Amino acid sequence: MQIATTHTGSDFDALASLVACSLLYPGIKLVLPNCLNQNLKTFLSIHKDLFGFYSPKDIDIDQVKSLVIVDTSSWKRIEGGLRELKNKNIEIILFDHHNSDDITPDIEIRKQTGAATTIMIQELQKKRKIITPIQATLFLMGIYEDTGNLTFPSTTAEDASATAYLLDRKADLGILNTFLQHSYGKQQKDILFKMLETYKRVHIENHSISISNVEIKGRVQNLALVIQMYRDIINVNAAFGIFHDIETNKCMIIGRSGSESINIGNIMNALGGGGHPGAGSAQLKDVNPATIETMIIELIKGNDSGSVNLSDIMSYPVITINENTKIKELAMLLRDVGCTGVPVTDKNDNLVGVISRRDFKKIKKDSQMQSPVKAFMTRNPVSISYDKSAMEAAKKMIKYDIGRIPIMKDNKIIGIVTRSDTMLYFYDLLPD
Ligand SMILES: [Mn+2]
Repeated sequence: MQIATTHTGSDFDALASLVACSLLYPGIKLVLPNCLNQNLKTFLSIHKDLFGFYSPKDIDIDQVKSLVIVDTSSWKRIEGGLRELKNKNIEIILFDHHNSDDITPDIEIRKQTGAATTIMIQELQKKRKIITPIQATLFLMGIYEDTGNLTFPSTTAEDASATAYLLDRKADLGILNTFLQHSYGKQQKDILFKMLETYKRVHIENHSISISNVEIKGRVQNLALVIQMYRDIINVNAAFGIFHDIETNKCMIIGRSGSESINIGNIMNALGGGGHPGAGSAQLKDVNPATIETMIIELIKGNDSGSVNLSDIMSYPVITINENTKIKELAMLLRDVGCTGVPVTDKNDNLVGVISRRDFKKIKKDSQMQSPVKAFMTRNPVSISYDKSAMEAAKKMIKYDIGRIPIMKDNKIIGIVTRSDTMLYFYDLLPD
């Protein structure tokens, strides 16, 4: 007997991947975990009969010769009795988009796509399997849910291709919207409000982070959506919720990140859970929430060590001009070096202003060409510390509408970052 299963707490990506197995492996029994997320329960209350699922207790595990696992690589996410298959000498086939874990398959198809369903669609395409509109709809729900409608940072071009393919196979967006509608019940709203009331923001390296600590009673659905909304509202690079169930003394930790250099999946892995760069969760028992908070902060610090500082992308040496230099000389300098503005320094090399071609508009009379630069420069210039990120420089450029920012270390200018420096960085055009 061949069976297929997926992770407990199944979502649409898990369900869609599981259903795809029935097309790839005719005769296979699909075993759906008992524990499902709320959206899925609603969907299955109407569609269950279509798929003929088995429950883990229906399966005589001694009869299983081959096991297909989708959307997880870890035994602890396989439900109860089926986990015993770990120690049996059977064939295991794995399709997953998470990092590898303790399931050691005979055949493995692993890709870093936003949704596991995408991998399944690629297989179905390769084998020229026919997909019905209902199947296409379910598959698309899998992709949309795991990629946040193709908006999460983990989304790949392959997810978008699979989406196009499914729309071509008549996936129904109306049905999809009905079932993917996120249910914010009273419980979720109460938690969100509590988090907003007590929220605090910390800065770690170049990132703004919020870690929120909330007491809950019993299992609460859709906490990941609460965290998503929380992050959107308070606008931080990464948000974490530590949900402490006081009855069982378990902590559910959920994280969401919008920054490439904070990899939630890695952080959650370190806490014994898992996920993707953009989203993930972990569960810890009998650990003090304050301790978990400290662990997360330490993990982010470690996580960030490879990120690029401005000092790596800045231009130097910097051409500066003394505040007492005449405007006439400045004009010649700008023409010779072909730039539109320069930082202005005093006799001690301290940054006192910037002057650019724009400031020349203030010059009305020829005689003013003999005036010192300091008469026309812009004072209180915007500068940035060398250990900030390119993103932070870009934000300042947008905020102050400037094209260059002097980079400071110990109150001295050590370089300058321009729009093109930051663009080059963001478009990954740096030599190495
Ligand atoms: Mn998934």
